[in-house]
Amino acid sequence: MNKKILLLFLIIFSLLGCNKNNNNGVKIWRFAHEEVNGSVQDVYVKEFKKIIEEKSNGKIQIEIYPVGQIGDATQQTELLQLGGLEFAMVSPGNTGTIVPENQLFSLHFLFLEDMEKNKKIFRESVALNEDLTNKYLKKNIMPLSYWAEGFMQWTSNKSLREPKSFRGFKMRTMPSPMTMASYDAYDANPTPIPYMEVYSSLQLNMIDGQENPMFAIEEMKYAEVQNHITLSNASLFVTVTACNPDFFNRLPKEEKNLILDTIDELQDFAFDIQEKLNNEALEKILVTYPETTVETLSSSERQQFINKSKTAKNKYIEMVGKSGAQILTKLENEIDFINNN
Ligand code: 6CS
Repeated sequence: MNKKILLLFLIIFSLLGCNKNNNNGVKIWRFAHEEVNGSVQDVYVKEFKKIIEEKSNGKIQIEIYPVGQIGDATQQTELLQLGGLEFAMVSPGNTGTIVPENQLFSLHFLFLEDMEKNKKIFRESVALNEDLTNKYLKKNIMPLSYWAEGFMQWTSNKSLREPKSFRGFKMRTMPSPMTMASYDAYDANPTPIPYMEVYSSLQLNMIDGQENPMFAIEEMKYAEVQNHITLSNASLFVTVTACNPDFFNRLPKEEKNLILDTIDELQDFAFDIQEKLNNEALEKILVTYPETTVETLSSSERQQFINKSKTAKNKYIEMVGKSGAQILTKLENEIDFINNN
């Protein structure tokens, strides 16, 4: 869509007003996510809708917009900031230019391979839930929770077991500069492409590979055009459930509590659903595309990637300065603490 038309569309959409009421006095809250029907975000948002509508006895209704319906992920975030959406999924991989500090999520080997411990980190981290949240609030985005949709796995048409196999490899990434820098560290050629164009770009050999959680590899049919999957567990696909702060601050106390309680209830649900969909996805891929080679990095191969990825961390510090670096150090300490206790 032409940029000017899109901007006009966004302004009109936002002027339609926050916290819309329909004719029966029912409140409508709009919630955009970044994925297709049946995805992890879609299941999460539908559960949010179910709980809110039930608990409000139908006085609040949630309208869901999957990706593409009102623009791409970055445009949806802009709309949330303007107040044209009450809620949106705002993944750091799509919003690193809006909240640069959130790019710590693109660092490889920051989180643990134990998802139960990662879940605890997301719930308890002060670095995330207070310090990083304050950075989002400055951009008129209110994070309600940070969570993960699974480990990012690599797809390709060749083996990717060592950093040197990435030399010159055209790796599709999400648009955050730090996501690209993480692959620069392996001497790859990172190429940002919108989510809905990844399949055709792989098919046309415009890119050599991409990273995503297993559920996305399956539902976006990447295995149709890629015959290798490398289980690297190098990073997590992190997302943020967010709302517009002006909308939230204007709500009566009971509606604020309804939202906060629902988000709290959904935190475990989110991790359960990602685990289920990711496990089922690998099984489905192997049934539908039995020629797929699935490789897991050995610990010495993993160590080579860990060593190489250190330069990317310096890049993050260069990009975000002192306050961003402090958030990262605090988070690293929290991760160590949870890992060792
Ligand atoms: O790769 C992407 O761009 C997308 N991947 C997922 C799993 N969710 C949304 C995101 O935009």
